[in-house]
Amino acid sequence: MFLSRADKPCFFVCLAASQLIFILLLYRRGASSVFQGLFGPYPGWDYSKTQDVYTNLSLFVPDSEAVRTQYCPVSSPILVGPLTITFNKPRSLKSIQLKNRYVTSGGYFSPRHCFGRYRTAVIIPHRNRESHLRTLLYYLHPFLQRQQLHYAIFVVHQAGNATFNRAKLLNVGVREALRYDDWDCIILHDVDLVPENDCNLYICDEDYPKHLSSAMDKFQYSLPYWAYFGGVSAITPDQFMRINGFPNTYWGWGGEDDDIAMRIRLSGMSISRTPLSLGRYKMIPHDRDSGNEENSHRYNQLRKARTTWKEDGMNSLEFRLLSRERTQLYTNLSVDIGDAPEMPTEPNRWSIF
Ligand code: BGN
Repeated sequence: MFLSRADKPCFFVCLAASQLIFILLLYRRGASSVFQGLFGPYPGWDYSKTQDVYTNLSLFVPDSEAVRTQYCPVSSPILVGPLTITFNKPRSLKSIQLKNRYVTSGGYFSPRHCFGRYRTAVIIPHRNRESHLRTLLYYLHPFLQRQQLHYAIFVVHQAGNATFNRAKLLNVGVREALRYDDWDCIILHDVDLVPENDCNLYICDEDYPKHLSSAMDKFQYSLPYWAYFGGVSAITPDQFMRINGFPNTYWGWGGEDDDIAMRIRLSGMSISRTPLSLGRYKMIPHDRDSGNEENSHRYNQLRKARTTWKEDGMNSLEFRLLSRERTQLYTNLSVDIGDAPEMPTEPNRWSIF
């Protein structure tokens, strides 16, 4: 029976093709994420037992007598793993400040007992989501302190009523953040996503841009599709420049994250990903924003991304910085990024899915 099947050349071609696909899967996603993708998250974390994100932080209050002589350990001793995240309590900026007394003006923090080993800038594109921002800040500050990072939070606020442009705001955030410090890692953070495990470190992968929000509750804690790069990700300034930053031309909802994923591949890199069991995020429930309607041009834009990525990005970024304000919990950059140009409607001739 085997011989008779093996006689058919098609059998060998199919066998070889399926083996090749499997090897490619392992190579591109890492063995663990493939198995997780196929069989669901492997056990390791118990999310039914969570801890308050402020647990034990008071043990790390600065001691005015202490002199820092050493780098912080590679692995922070105060990580707790799964965190308790709830969205029913509105938080005021004042109450968040009181809980984060060692965060300094502009949303900066540096560990006091040791030199922070990693310098991380978190960039949050934003408009009309004040209560989401407060909720995120409530969880993010202690989360980053637990990781003993030297960090700062930058909120990039799109002024005016033009259609929202997430990727362009991120470009502005990176350019401005790099004026302040020599960051090792830049975290691109949606305002409505809260990390559920403090072992999901906000540091970069040396080789490739890293997707941190691999398991969001809105997608049943798995990736919605293979190349997904939305939500929260980590990129070094060097990797960011290699892909010419992000596209400035995606106005409205959708597609810009797929364009970024394509840029990463086109520039010869891959996406590295936090394992699903660790990259868990809760999304703050909300309705679709007005001013962020679906971008109907995104299919056509993606189809051309292969040729546009070298001209549309950091090398073509134009904006007007209206104000730069150091509040107690973050640096607020208010920017005029212009308006969506009139674009001819072309038929959608191509889809990446
Ligand atoms: C995808 C969107 C992403 C979005 C995810 C998750 C597009 C482009 C289609 C060719 N991509 O469908 O931008 O992050 O859904 O919501 O629409």
